[in-house]
Amino acid sequence: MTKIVLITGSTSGIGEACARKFASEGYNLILNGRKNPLLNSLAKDLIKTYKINVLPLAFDVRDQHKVSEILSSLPEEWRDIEILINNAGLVIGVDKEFNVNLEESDIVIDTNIKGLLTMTRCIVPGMLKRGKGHIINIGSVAGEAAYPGGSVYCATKAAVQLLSDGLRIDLVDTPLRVTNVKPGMAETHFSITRFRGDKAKADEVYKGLQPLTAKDISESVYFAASAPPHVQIADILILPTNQATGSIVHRE
Ligand code: NDP
Ligand code: 8X3
Repeated sequence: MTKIVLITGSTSGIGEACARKFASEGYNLILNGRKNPLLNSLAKDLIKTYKINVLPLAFDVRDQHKVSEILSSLPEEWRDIEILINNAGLVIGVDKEFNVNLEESDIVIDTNIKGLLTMTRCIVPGMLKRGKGHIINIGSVAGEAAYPGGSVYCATKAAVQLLSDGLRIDLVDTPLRVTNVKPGMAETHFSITRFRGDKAKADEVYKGLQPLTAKDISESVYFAASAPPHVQIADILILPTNQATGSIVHRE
C-alpha cells in the first residue's frame, strides 16, 4: 500500500520541497497550508508530475478545534498517516525581547510550539493503534542557543527540541520514531516574513555566503524517513558550510 505523509506549511520553502521529494519517491501526500489556491495548484502539479494522490487541507495549525475536526473526519483512504512532518513555522521581527510586539510573538509561539503539539496530539494516537509511524519536527539551529534578535524564535525552537525528545521518550516502547531536523540558514520565504515583507533586508541575510536551499533540507528529512525501521535518526543539524552556530557565520 502506498504510504501517506502529512506535511504542515507545505505552500512554501522547506514544506513544499518535502512535498516534492516525497512525491518523487511515490508517497501519497496530505498537504496543509493556509492559502487554499496555492495548496490546490501545488496538489495539481504534484499529481500530474508524479502520478500520486494528494489531499490538500487548508487550515491554520493554531486553530485547535478546526485541526481536530478536520483530522478526525479524514476520508477512510487517508487515515493511515505514516509520516507527520511538523514544518509550519515562522519568525516575525528581530526585536529585543523587552521590545517585542506581543501580538507577533503570540503568533510565533502559537504556531511553532502549540501548532506542532496540536498536530502531534491529533495524529500520533492513530499511529500508535496501527503500530507504525514517524514524526519529523522541523526545529532549527536557533533552538541550540539564543542569538541577537532571535529571543522568542530561539525559545520556540528550543521547545521543539524538548518536545521531540519528550515524545521520543514517551514512544520508547513502541515502533514509532521521532526526528528533529534542525536547519541553519536556508533561503526561503522565512527571512521575508522575519523582516515583515522587506525583501531587501531579507536578501542581506544571505549576502556573502551560500545558504542552504529548501531542497537540501528535504533530502535530510527523506534520509531520516527512509532509514530502516530499527534505525531512529533522533537529530539532524544541517548548516551551510560557512555557518557554525545560530550567530557565527563567515561572509566573503
Ligand atoms: P517559509 O516561510 O518559506 O514557509 C513557511 C510555511 O509555513 C508556509 O507554507 C506558511 O504558509 C506555513 N505556515 C505558517 N504559519 C502557518 C500556520 N499557522 N498554519 C499553517 N501553515 C503555516 O519558511 P521555511 O520553509 O523556511 O520554514 C519552514 C520551517 O522551517 C519553519 O518551522 C522554520 O522555523 C523552519 N526553519 C527555517 C529555516 C530557514 O532558514 N529558512 C532554518 C531553520 C528552521 P502561509 O503562506 O500560510 O504563511
Ligand atoms: C532559522 C535559522 O540560523 O536563521 O531557523 O536561526 S537561523
